[in-house]
Amino acid sequence: MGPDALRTAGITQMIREMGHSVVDLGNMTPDIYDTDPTARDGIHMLRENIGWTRRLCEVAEQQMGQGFPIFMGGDHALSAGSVSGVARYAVSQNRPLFVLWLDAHSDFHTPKTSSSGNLHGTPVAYITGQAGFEDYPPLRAVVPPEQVGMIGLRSVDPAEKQALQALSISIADMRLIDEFGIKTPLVRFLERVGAANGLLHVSLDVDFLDPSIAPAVGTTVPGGATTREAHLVMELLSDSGLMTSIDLVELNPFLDERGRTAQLMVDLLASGLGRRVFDRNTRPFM
Ligand code: 4U7
Ligand code: MN
Ligand code: MN
Ligand code: MN
Repeated sequence: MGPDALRTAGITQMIREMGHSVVDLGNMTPDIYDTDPTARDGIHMLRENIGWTRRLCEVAEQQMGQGFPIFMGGDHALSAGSVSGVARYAVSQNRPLFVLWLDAHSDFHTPKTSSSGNLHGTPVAYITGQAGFEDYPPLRAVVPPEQVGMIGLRSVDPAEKQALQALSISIADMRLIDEFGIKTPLVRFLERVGAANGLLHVSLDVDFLDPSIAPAVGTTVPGGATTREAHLVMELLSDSGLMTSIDLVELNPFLDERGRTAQLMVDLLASGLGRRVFDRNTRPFM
């Protein structure tokens, strides 16, 4: 129901008002997957997730050639499909894909390490080619860990931490953001994307935001990004001109308060597409 809440909050109209044309492909359905998975018991909806991953991967690859895809969710597990498809497209263009993960969590479990069995905690491990996804569609294009940046982290499980520490994923946890501001790690990451002539996929999990401003998510963690920090991230992304696709995920409208979280997600996307209070050159103070 997340995508419908974003539609109700006016996502399509907003994009049109920003001067773009929009094609809403509607709510998708997963591929059928009826093989017996080999993964251990206790992983929730593994077959459904495999079916979704396959379908989303195809659609994402195809849609990358058509414009700027916006993947609305729904569970963050969808990024296993969206990002793997975007990665295939990047290979076809001979360009590296960078992924910016805006989230309270690192989503770096595998079906083998997850203690909750919830696959929304696993997509980054899948797209970077970690072992443990043998039942999943084989990756045609892996995203190298050096091309992943995570901003907003404040809930990382021990198994994820151990796996992450062995890799060169760029991580800005909330403490780093408190000390240096959110602009510093973001700009550094964007400089690398620009220098490599990369494509940039952004994955925005509602719980990146502080629960006081974005209650509509099942996995709230206190101490998240403020309204202004989040807008600044999206504004800088838009200034950079580097972002080529985005996921808007984890919105659960049942937990919302008068649609405020859905509205905030739409407003953040507007900033990411270039909405400003004033243009830079009309700000004489700076
Ligand atoms: B989300 C968790 F245990 N790590 O694996 C898990 F803390 O997409 C949370 O970022 C995962 O919201 C959160 O279940 C996934 C938990
Ligand atoms: Mn989820
Ligand atoms: Mn999260
Ligand atoms: Mn997530």
